[in-house]
Amino acid sequence: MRLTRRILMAGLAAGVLAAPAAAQTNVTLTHALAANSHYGVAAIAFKETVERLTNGRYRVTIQRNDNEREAIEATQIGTQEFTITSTGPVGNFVPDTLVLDIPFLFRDYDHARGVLDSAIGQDLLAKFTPRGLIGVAWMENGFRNVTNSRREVNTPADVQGLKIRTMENPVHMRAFQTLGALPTPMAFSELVPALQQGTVDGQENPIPVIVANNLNQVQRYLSLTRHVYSPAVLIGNPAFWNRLNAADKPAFQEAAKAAVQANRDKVSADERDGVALLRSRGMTVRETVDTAAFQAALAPAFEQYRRQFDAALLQRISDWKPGS
Ligand code: EAX
Repeated sequence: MRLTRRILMAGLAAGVLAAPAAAQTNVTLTHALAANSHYGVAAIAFKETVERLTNGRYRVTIQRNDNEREAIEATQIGTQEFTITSTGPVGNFVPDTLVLDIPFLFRDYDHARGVLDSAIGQDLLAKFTPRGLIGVAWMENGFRNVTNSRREVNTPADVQGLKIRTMENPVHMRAFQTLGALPTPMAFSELVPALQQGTVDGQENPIPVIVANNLNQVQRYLSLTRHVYSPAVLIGNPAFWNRLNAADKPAFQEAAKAAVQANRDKVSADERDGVALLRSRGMTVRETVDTAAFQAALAPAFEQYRRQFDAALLQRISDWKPGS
């Protein structure tokens, strides 16, 4: 008895008995931010739910990769199973999602979340499949705001001539070009060095990203332009997803729901507390900007989007009301 016990303890210490009789499948999930960010808490909720509901038959490893395009490619190829990414580079894989990246399309968080949870959002997730990806669930990044190192931004004239890093997203680039800024697309992984070296003057991101990535260390001015809602999406590898059996798939779907909830709760909390936090870290924050002037200055871009995208879909998105 005692000997058995000693062997057991030694075995546990060495980790050899930790391997269960049934095979354990390792799954990798990546995202571009810190563990305590709105992506980080979502990834942890996903991991905990998958591992709990499958009794540990699946183990989820969370890794950080600040290059979202690479993470999507790796998910497509299958060197990783899942990624949480902003829609920044997603339109280059699934062009239908670009409609969500149009500036001033969503009025507020209820509008954006409502549309993404509706048939409109579900239809867009289905468009990932023919592109070799699984759109598992819409998550979010938040409404984006301009920061820069040169001046307070209140009107479109203030961004004229500023070199602004944008995501690798043609809809966003067109918007900043139309405003007279110099849009410079690059991966998120290149952003901080580019700001440090002065390659660009500014960038734009939601409060949760500015907070999580300490962008206050490289940017002085923040203006709450809220010029565009930035969705995020949980993407899966098709071969992995389609292999999940009828017992396991619901566990992953539950996990995705838990991730969405954790993600949105954290975005809401950051929106509530983030501005005060960024001020305390030394940022100069302008809370009200001339939104109408920005919308007016974007008129030529809106014209182009209307030509590019399905007018009926745009209308359905704008008209969405709670309960519809
Ligand atoms: O997804 O590239 C960006 O600015 C994104 O907002 C960031 O990676 C979080």
